[in-house]
Amino acid sequence: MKIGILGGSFNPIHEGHMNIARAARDLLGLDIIYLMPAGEPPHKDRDFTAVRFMRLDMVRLAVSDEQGIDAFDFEIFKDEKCYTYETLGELKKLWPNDEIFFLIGEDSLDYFDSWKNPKEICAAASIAVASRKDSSDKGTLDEKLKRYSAKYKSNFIRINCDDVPVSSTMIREKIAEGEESIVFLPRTVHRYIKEHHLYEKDLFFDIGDEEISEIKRKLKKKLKRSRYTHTLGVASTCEALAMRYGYPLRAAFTAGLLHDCAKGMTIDEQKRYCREHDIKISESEKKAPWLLHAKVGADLASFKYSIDNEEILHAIRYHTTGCPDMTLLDKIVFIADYIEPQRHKQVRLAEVRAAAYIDIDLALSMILSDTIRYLKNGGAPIDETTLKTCEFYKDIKGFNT
Ligand code: DGI
Ligand code: FE
Ligand code: FE
Repeated sequence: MKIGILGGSFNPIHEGHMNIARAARDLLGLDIIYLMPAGEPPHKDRDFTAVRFMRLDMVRLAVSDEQGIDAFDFEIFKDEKCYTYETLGELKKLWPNDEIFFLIGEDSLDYFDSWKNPKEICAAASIAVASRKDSSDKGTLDEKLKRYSAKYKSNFIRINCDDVPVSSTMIREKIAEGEESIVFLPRTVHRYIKEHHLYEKDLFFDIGDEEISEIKRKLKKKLKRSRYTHTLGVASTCEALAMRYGYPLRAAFTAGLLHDCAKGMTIDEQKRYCREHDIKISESEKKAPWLLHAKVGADLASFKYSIDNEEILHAIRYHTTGCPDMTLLDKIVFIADYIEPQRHKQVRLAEVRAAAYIDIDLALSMILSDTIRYLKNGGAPIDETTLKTCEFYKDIKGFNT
């Protein structure tokens, strides 16, 4: 097999990386090219950087629809700096009969002599140098490649790539500045960055201890004792899921705390609140008025609990029915509501609890299908938003099994 290796921090991965990978795959006829994110040296500045798990997640997302390109976690869990000669040496041992191509950029080539043990690098792999197609001094590059090939008795090959004017630093800076549209970032990766609030400077929902205590105090007064206990269970489960999936913890906790805040009102009070605040009551909410507390809750959270974070309000708004294409926080609150420690009646509860920490979408689709079945058995009307949510997630394994 011909195997390519492209290392980097991939913080985050972008179209420039993908472009090099595709060019190497096609021009060198590689069977597979591995994108290999670097580990995390302990002293590294952790600000504005994504933890290694997330860098790996993003690489996996970027390659998921690509033929012959894959993520490779060979270095990422190491805490020490990995020298290329060591990694390639190990890989050569792993794949003694395969031909390895190590990819580097044109600018790295100039420092190649000063890399640690370049001879060992060359003994393990051929070096493929990604060069810009429009680079003017191709002649010089070819000269260099020839010189290096002779010096290290190895194969230094040029691969011509289109220039993609982007860098990870540029992307991080743009996101920190709050820019919405980022070019040359794979769509799925961009979505992941937004969902997890990576690289954002202004973590606007860093809600303080004081505010959280104040919310708790109010809720304790408004809610029945058992509802308040449920609320605390949902909040801490939200926090645990946020740890698992990489979401700002305070925001998740707050969303959990407030998800049922409208349950302090009777159904009649909720209906009146809707009339007074121009909140439309849908046909299915007329038939199943207990659904209203989600909408009313989002409104109360905003006006009575001073939450101005749209993501938190959205998660409260849809915590009962779900909605198509839920955000990460939507899913966290929806699932936490179902699995918090006080719950005990649902049929597959233990399974859903386990699934929640393994695969969030699996847990979501299990809950959706179990809820639908439960409602159908009880002859309850099913809300149109619930139906749309099911339609959106029905192809995920776990649904209706
Ligand atoms: O407020 P909680 O009791 O903590 O939980 P919740 O907001 O998820 O409400 C759960 C109830 O809502 C439960 O009895 C199932 C019901 N429900 C969920 N989706 C629908 C629904 N009821 C109807 N009629 N239609 C739905 O689509
Ligand atoms: Fe609820
Ligand atoms: Fe609830």
